Formats: sequence, structure tokens, C-alpha cells
Amino acid sequence: MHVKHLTSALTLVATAAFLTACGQKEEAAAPAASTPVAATEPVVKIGHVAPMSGAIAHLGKDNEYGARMAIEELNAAGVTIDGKKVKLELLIEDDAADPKQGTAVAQKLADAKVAGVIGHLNSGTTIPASKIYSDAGIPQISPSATNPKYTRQGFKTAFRVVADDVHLGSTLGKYAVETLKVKNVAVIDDRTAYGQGVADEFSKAAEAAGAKIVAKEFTTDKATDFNAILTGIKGKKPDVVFFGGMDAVAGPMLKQMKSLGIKAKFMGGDGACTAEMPKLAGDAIGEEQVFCAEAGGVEGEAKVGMDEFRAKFKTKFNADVKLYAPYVYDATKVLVAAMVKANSSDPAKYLPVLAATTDYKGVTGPISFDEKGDIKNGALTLYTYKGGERTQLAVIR
Ligand code: ABU
Repeated sequence: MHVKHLTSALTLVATAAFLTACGQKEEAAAPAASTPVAATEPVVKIGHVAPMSGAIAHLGKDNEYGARMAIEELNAAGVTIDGKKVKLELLIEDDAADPKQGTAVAQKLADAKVAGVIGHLNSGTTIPASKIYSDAGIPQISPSATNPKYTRQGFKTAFRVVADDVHLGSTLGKYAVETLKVKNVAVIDDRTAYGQGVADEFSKAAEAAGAKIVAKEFTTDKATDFNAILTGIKGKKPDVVFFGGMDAVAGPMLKQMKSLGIKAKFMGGDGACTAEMPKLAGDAIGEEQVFCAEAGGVEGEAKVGMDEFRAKFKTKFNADVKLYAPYVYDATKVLVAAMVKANSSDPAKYLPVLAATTDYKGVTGPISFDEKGDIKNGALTLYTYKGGERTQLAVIR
């Protein structure tokens, strides 16, 4: 078992006698020496990593809430492994969306002998951290990292419950040309593993569908001034600007597009497809001007579970789901379901059971993993923004 037994309470009569001898009063009655002290529940530690500081801390918090909700529900319902009721404990770490900090906290979690890890949020941290978890034999499920490389390194410990950037970028590129009828495309990325990857996939698909890439620019995930890039792009008269990056950069970019008088549509991958975008872009987010896709989704009857999750989330945290909280919630529950099924929280024992997960019924839809650890038959949800709200257009498989 990969569980840690907490030491029993050490409220001994001898201690009480010592305190009394020293003239101190006992604050609480100590049990008699002969009273059997109930052993505390074994603890199963699960790591959660996301940026809890920096520009996308709001998305890290969203992910953390998803994990907390799952852990609290599981503990309340009771989780039994190997005949013992266990207590799940969430170890929350901040990687600040920084690859170096990502590997440092991954090592910290490996040293703490966590049974599994949910995270990281960003591809740029998830990929380097995955080597550390693989070396330590610790299963890792990313609920949001979409760069394909994550699950293509041959690590048996790496899983993901969302579609990847190949799926995202190619679907958005095709949609831009075939549905939005754009001809001239400008592409900007933030030089992160995610941003550059999704922008490249978008460009390939848009070109293959007949569009012309009239500008290709890059910035960083910390930039705030895009005037030079956008001024150059304006001269090329694109029908759409695609941005590979996160909402914290996309929002100000949209504001600067508006002040420069660029009337092009704006597209982004999942990182720029958050409920926070209207807040970040303000009135620069035009009606049906912005199009993006989340790397998962459900519709029809299957949407009931997702809607219930969103309502529960709102009540519990007094906040709306921003992006990937439901996927974090499902990832956490899938991880624990594998431990229960394997009757062990020892990674070596439950890892094969996790890999064999088939049609787990999550709020984000059914979850099964392919041989790489990717979700099978992953969906995408296309969105636009109307009346200051993210509005669903379609779920695509
Ligand atoms: N998938 C968008 C945000 C996370 C990432 O892949 O970097």
C-alpha cells in the first residue's frame, strides 16, 4: 500500500501528570492510559499542480477548485482501499506556469511520495514534469495540457483527459476557412509549448483549406504591449487574427486591436476560450467576433451532468467555472476510481488499472484512454462570445 498511517494521538497520562506537577492546568481531559486510541485513517496523498500565482492564477484556481470538489466529495462518500477507509489528502503546488518551477514542485511531490498527480495546467510545465513523475513511477493526469508531445514520450505514467493541439488547431483552421469563410489569416503565438504548437496546427489546417497566411508573429506569455505587432498586421488586412496563447494575453491584445481599428475576427485555442475573456477584453470583445474551442465537451442528455457540476461549483465557490475545472474534477475521480478498483494506492499496482479505464462516466463525458494515455474519441466545443457571455456553438468529435 502506498498509504501513510498517521501516528496515533499521544495524550498520555504521564504528560498530564507532568503538566500538573509543573503547575499548569490541563486544558482538556486526557483519556485514561487504558483507553484504546483509535488508529487514524490511512492517508492517500494526491498532488495538484497549476499556476496559483502570475497572470493565469485565475485558471489555476479554477483547476484547484475542481480537484478540491472531487476530493471533498470522495472523502464524504468514503473511499475504501484494501479493506480500510482512507482519507484522501490534496497537496496543492504552484508552478507559476514556469517550466523550472514546474520541475521543482514535481520533484517535491515525488519526494512526498504522492500516489498520483493531477496537473499540470500548462503544456510548458506538464511536459518537463512528466519525466520526473515517470522516473518515480507516479501516475499523472493532465486536465488541460494540450501539446501532443506530453503523451508521445513513451511514459506509461502520462494521461490526459482533453483533446490535443493537433485536434484543436486543425479543427479551428478548417472552421475558419469553411464556416467563417476567411481568406487571409494572421497568426500570433506566445512562444510557449502550447501557444506555438496550436498556432502551427491552425496555420497548417487553414492553409490546407485554402487560406493564405499573410502574417506570422510572436510575443510572450508575459507581454502586455502588442502595438508593434498589430500595426504590422493591420497593413496586411487579415480577415482573422489567430492567437496561440492564454486569455491573460488575448484580452489585452483584443483591446489593442480595437484601439488600432483592426476589425478582423479573432480566434484562439482553449487557453483563450475562457469565461474570463469578456472581463479581460472589456468592450473590445465584439459580438460574434471571437471564436475559440475548449478541448472537450458534451451535448444533449450528456450535458445534464456538466450543467449540474457548474451549478454545484457556483454554490460551493461563489464563482463560475472558468475553463477546465470539470476536467480536473473528472481526472481526480478517475485516478481514485483506479485505486479503488485495484484495491491499492500503490502506483505500481493501480497504474495498469488506470491505463485500462474504459468508459468512466464523467461530467465531461465518457473517459477511456488509448495506448499513449490520451482520451479516446476526445471532443471539442466551439464557442463565440455574445452579449458578454461565452456561448456554445457546437460540439465536434
Ligand atoms: N491547453 C491550453 C492551456 C494549457 C496548455 O496546454 O498549455
